[in-house]
Amino acid sequence: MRTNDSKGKRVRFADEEVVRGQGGETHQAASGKTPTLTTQQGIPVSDDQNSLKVGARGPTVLEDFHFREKLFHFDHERIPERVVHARGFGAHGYFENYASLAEFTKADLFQRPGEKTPAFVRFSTVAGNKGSADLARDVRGFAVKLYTKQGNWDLVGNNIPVFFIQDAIKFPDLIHAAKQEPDRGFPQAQTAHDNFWDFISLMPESINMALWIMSDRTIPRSFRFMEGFAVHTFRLVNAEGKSTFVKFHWKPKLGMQSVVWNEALKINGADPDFHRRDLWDAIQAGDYPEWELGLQLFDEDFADTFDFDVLDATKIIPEELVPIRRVGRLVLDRTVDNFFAETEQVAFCTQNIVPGVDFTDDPLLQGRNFSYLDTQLKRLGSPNFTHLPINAPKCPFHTLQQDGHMAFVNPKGRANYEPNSWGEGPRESPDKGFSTYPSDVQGQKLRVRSETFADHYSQARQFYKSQTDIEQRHIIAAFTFELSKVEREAIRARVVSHLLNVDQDLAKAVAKGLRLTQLPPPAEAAKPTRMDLPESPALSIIKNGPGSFKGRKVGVLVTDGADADVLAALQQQLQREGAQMILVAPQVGGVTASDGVWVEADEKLDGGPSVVFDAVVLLPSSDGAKLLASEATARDFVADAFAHLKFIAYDEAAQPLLDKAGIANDLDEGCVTLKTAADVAGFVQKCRQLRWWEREPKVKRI
Ligand code: HDD
Repeated sequence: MRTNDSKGKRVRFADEEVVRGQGGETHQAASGKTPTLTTQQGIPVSDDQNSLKVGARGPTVLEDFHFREKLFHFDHERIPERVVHARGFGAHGYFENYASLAEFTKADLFQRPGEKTPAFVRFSTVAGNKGSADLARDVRGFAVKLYTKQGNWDLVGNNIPVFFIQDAIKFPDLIHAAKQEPDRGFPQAQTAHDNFWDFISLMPESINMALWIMSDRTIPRSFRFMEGFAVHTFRLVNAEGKSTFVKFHWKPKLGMQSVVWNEALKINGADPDFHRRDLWDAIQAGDYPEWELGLQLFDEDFADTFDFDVLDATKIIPEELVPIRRVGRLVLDRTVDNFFAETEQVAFCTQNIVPGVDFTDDPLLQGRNFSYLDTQLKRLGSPNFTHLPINAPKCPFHTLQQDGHMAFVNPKGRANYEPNSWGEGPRESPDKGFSTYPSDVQGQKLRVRSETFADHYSQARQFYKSQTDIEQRHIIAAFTFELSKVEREAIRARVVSHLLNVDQDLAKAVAKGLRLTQLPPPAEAAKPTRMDLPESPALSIIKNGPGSFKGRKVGVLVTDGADADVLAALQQQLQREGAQMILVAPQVGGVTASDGVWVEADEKLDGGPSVVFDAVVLLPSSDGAKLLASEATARDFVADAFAHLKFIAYDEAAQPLLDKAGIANDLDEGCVTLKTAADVAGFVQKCRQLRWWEREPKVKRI
């Protein structure tokens, strides 16, 4: 923004008012409503463009406190990223309770129907660094902080209901193996490498989770379209002290949806921020995402008769066995004001629970209860991270803890201990205070794994068998892809040896995909796989489609001369459906539609590839179609939409583009012509199926 103009003259640069500085440079005017720039000490700054020098070309002087303070602060801007779940995105909202749950819990937030509790949620990927891409094949974190009237309750969950390991002592090994290999520092945000599969194949307890992570759950279309789980069995405790076991679920109101793998790879290039942008855009548009809180409630008797140990975090309790009771809704309705202050500094901790909720002896949960608090100190630098607005309770709180770095909520008065005879300070409350559920515990101190944790394959099989054919094919393809990146054949074979204990066909298909010359013997199993577990339809994404296109996006490729009537009908129908129309034009700006009216475009073609949409419409004029047919990005737009099984609607004028994209002879029921505006409704209705899965065998042969 340098100019050679006269000094101090007020000029307009685009829509921003600027003032020319002494050196001809420009800066924002500190006038009117604009606050004056100051140092951290509040001293007004006269020149933020030039450091203090001896003469115009001389050395910079140490005396320049503004310059030194500015650089000093900048040099310390970064804090350690989370050791896992480094890349995340958060939003504010609330939890609304449907009905009193006093029968099960005395937790204050569940007592009154309609009660709203403020919430903050941070979604994340696990393995990648902070700057990695959103569509990594990875578990997604789903961490919820509920600012209840009795203190903060954190449900630090994932979008998968089971975990890799049973005992927290293995967590550092798991994460070391999953993240970049230490000698080379790559691969980034990928589990497709030797160390990860080496570890998995040596830890049979992780096989159930391996099935889940190779399913489409780990490539969600959006945070808005995924489930969440607190994983462990917790306890609810009512006012009479009665305990009920509970598993917590978050069910997305918009239904589940994932992308296909080739699409994920391309989204990462087109928009590495795809998931965070999606959440940001939805909230900004007032289209607030919602999840229902579901509880699976069961007692000791059920726990004792259940085939698996409810303290084993590698196991689920199928919904068909213990139905989910929906007790409230979580709504995210506010983006953060500042990413660092909120999303980065938020500190979740499994040990943050409220009266009426309690832990169980799940050894993974017990270890987590130590790890989170410990890591916050390292990451946020002071035990006073709880003073940060995002972490502080929203109810009154009084501790006798004091001092430490950055203490800015400080007690007043003389007594900083209790009991005291000054009549000051907070005191414990046996009535209101958190009291631990007095469960019976006895036994020898042992480093052992309970025998009740020993069945590693039965639920993996149940998960696989509960999927549709399409989803099973995806699991096979995912294993084959990941293991094809593994260099040591022995590791590939070892994974297959476990899959043989899950399902013969699955193992054989993966072995074939890897071109293993012979099948390895099945892995030794502490317990034989149960073949009789019933399928659980709730585990499939496709079987539970939302039957709605709400919250989704259609990319409409237009050129000058695009059919104005169809455009208007699309806009109207999609709005009615609760979906969005995004106009993609060859050039930034827009196009002149067939009625001569200028329409603004949202994306330029090479910035809006079809991978970022749920369905596409091709609406060029005849001349426009010829132009697009000779444009590689336009051909990719169409070919990718087809390959990714999207619904495609097209104006007949688009024929040259369909020809050049190589799909003209393969058009199927997922492709519809838009001859008139009346055809639009049929297209939008089809889109409710989200994808035309029947096409997949034709476009994915290997
Ligand atoms: Fe963890 C972060 C979820 C097991 C140790 N974890 C972290 C986050 C989520 C989870 C969502 C990100 C929180 C945020 O957004 O700030 N973790 C899980 C789930 C687990 C699990 C669902 C199994 C059921 N985690 C687990 C174990 C340990 C940890 C067994 C250690 C013994 N997790 C951590 C951590 C992190 C963390 C190192 C990193 C940053 C943080 O805590 O605040 O302490």
